[in-house]
Amino acid sequence: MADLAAAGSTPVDPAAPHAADSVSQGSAAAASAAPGPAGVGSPRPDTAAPGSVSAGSARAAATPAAPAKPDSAALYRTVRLIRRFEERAVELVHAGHIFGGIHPYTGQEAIAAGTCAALREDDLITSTHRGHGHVLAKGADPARMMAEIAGRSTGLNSGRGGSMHAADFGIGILGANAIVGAAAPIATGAAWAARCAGSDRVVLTYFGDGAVSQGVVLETFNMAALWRAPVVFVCENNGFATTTRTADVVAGSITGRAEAFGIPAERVDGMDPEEVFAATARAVARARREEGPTLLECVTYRYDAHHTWEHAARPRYRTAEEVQLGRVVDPLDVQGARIDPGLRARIDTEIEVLLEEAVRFALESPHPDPATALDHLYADGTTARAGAI
Ligand SMILES: Cc1ncc(C[n+]2csc(CCOP(=O)(O)OP(=O)(O)O)c2C)c(N)n1
Ligand SMILES: [Mg+2]
Repeated sequence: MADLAAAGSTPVDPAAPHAADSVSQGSAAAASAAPGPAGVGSPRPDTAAPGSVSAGSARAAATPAAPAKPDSAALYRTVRLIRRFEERAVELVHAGHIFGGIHPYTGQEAIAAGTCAALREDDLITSTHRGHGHVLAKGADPARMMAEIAGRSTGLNSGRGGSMHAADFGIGILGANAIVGAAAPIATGAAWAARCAGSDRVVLTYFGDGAVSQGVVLETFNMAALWRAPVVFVCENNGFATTTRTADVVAGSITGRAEAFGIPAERVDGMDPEEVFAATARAVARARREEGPTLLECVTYRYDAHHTWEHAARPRYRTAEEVQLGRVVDPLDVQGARIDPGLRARIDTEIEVLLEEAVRFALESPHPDPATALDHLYADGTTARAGAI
């Protein structure tokens, strides 16, 4: 993580409008300032009545009950930004500017927009292989994100993280993660560390339906519940893990998994940004009141491929008709219908301009110097073992 932050703070062209000025390790440093084992175990749910506030009660009592409802236009703008960012990124993959492909988030935008609208800037997130939307909704600069995916030195992490590992500690993005289920324990550790450091920060973590039978996620539920960690688990149930249908591999229910550990869980319409916001606001308020974790199962549909590799390989796991049906409800239209059509058109134009600039910035930026390939691989002050390289 420190390596990513270091990469993120690598100087970019200061004349460029997207030069990093806010990337710092401040939030992460505070979040990782965990105490030793003595701090672990207090407060526990079995030592404090549900709903009561134990450690840091003054801090929790002073916290507003729930985040303020965001402006409908602002939510629409975030959905539109993510949609068009992904479409432009897919174009860059096909044009050969983004190596290795991406996992498009198209169709799922309401979840990123609605959840992040309920967070403060100093709250933290951890994300997945399908994480562009989360990172953008949390406030990352689209141009530096596009440059990151394109592997350019001006990217959020100097082009070293790429599509599946973008991080921006300065605005609470602890990192996307390519390992299915692996972001949940990181989020829970960060949440516990934040609590121990005396902060009322909340950590929100995303994972897919494919992660819900991973042992590490269930172990994380156990710890998070036991320690009442201020974490919000957001499962993006898009119906598939790669080409496998959720219904074929998930026994019982997703909410039932959390409930087994005493974690309140809610099924949410993941195509409606305002529904997602409302559910997240409740979960965030609970976490900030030190009442512990919540699971939100946001039901959604992935419009595009699991990965852009599919555009060429065309695996047959769902029909065109099914995709067509899945696209009938579109988060863009759900949210777009809530604002004035003229305003909607102006936002659309503004996003086009912004993304044109993001693509230009990314493509005009250099790739990292090969001579720096080993930078950030070792903790400061350590060097590679002789003969290892
Ligand atoms: C531990 C682990 N196992 C397998 C993979 C390969 N893999 C990458 S994405 C994916 C499917 C994930 O599905 P889901 O969690 O539902 O997320 P979605 O892709 O639908 O957003 C798999 C199996 C991985 N990255 N990590
Ligand atoms: Mg899935």
